[in-house]
Amino acid sequence: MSRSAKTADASTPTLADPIAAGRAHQREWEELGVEERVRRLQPAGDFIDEHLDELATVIHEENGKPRVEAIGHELLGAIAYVRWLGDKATSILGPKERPLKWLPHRQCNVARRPFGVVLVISPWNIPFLIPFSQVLGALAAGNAVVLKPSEVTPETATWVERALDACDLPPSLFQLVQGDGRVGARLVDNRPDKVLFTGSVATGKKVMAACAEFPVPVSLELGGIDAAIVRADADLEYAASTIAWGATFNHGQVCASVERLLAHESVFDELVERIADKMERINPYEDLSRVTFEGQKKVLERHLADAENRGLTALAGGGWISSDKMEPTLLVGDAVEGADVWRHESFGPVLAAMSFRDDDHAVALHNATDFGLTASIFTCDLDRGRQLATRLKAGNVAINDLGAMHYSQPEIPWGGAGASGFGRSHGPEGLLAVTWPQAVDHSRFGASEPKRPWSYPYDHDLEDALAAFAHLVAARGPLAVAASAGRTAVGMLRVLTGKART
Ligand code: TXE
Repeated sequence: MSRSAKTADASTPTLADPIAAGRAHQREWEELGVEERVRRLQPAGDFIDEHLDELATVIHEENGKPRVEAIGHELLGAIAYVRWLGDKATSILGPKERPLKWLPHRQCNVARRPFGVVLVISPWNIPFLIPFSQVLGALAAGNAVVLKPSEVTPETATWVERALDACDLPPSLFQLVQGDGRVGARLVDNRPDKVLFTGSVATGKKVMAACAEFPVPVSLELGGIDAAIVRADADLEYAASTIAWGATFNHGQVCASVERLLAHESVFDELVERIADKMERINPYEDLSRVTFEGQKKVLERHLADAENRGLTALAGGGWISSDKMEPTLLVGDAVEGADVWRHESFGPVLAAMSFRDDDHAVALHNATDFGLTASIFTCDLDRGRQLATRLKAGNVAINDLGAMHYSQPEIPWGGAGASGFGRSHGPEGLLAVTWPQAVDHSRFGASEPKRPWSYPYDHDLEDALAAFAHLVAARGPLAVAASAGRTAVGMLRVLTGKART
């Protein structure tokens, strides 16, 4: 059973060291093997399934997102992730033989070893699925885990702990430590073996700097100013409804929210008109979340003021429905490219739009920001869409859908480029990210080992044989290989018979 540390805060003079406590049973957990570990984690999926309604209520009440989003964007993905671990983790993490081309008599196995104690620091916008899936992945890989959730959504985090309490885990293998950034900083200073951070760029930099002290490896998922690119051949009605939704769900408080629209100049006017119409039709009371984190409202007010000062036009929205709910807003104008809404993450139901001349121009506009998390391409030409995707600085790209949808698919690695951070969660890459490879080799013919012909004493025979071997390794084509192989064999034989005499 996991045990959560008491709710800590920075004033706690002696924050019990959960990182050290996590180490106590980590080796025992690792030695169970991946198959037994993921078997023991399956009840967490059952727990979510059995408590779906209560969990949807908790997430809705604490984060603000509609229950449909709580279930569709978080809980579904959480259950799918646990079950995916049960199906795939063993094949991904199990030891694999690595044939050695030039030492065929030796068998080499590469296994994935857990880091030890992983510290997960998570945000408030996807308060269940982000911590849950990162915790589960780290546990499946054999780590102990300490979770420090956002102080904005502490209640939801207790349900992550309850889901894990349904699993048969060694004591202190999973620990929940509530508290604000100061507690997070204290935990980083307690020297975990790996840190998984999701949050703002500013805080991500602080965490990375603190990790550099030791150094402790860190994965950063820092958000984005994600774009939808609509080519001239796109289905505009489909694109407009998908983008209006992708820009506003969870009140736009999603790292992969569509914050920028790039539309081909030939369809720009019709598309923005369609999107504006759909934004105006969103039911703000039933379907639109709210500002979850008070600080976000200041960001949104700042971005709207900047847009007004630059003379941008709000084709939809541009104001506030209530003190914590913004109108879904679509901004256009010649000055968009220099505006805050284009250059910085708004993290609200705000979409800024620009037109482009051709694919090259779309790529240039898309890649001109520091971020690179997700992108969405709308086109009827899948070949062109795939070709365009390869040119975008974005870790997750969907064609005729939202890049954000990748997050709820357990098979897909999630993460970005540039200021969006580095490291991956989910997919095989997410499991490899919480482990390190260990190569172990030995003779295929038992424990006795022949004398090493290439060790001391060195002599010209050995030098000649190794040079011949180097030529063999370099040789290209059957004739060159055959000639080099002969010379190498003669050289090695001379060395072996010579060594045998010493
Ligand atoms: O993030 P923070 P906040 C963006 C979004 C939002 C902004 C701030 O634009 O407006 O970040 O949100 C912990 N050492 N995103 O304040 O500060 C903190 O307690 C260790 C995008 O939530 O990054 C919380 O658990 N930990 C992002 C977590 O870090 C520290 C999602 C995130 O807090 C710490 C959320 C420190 N020094 C916000 N300071 C995304 N990628 O989706 C804070 N924390």
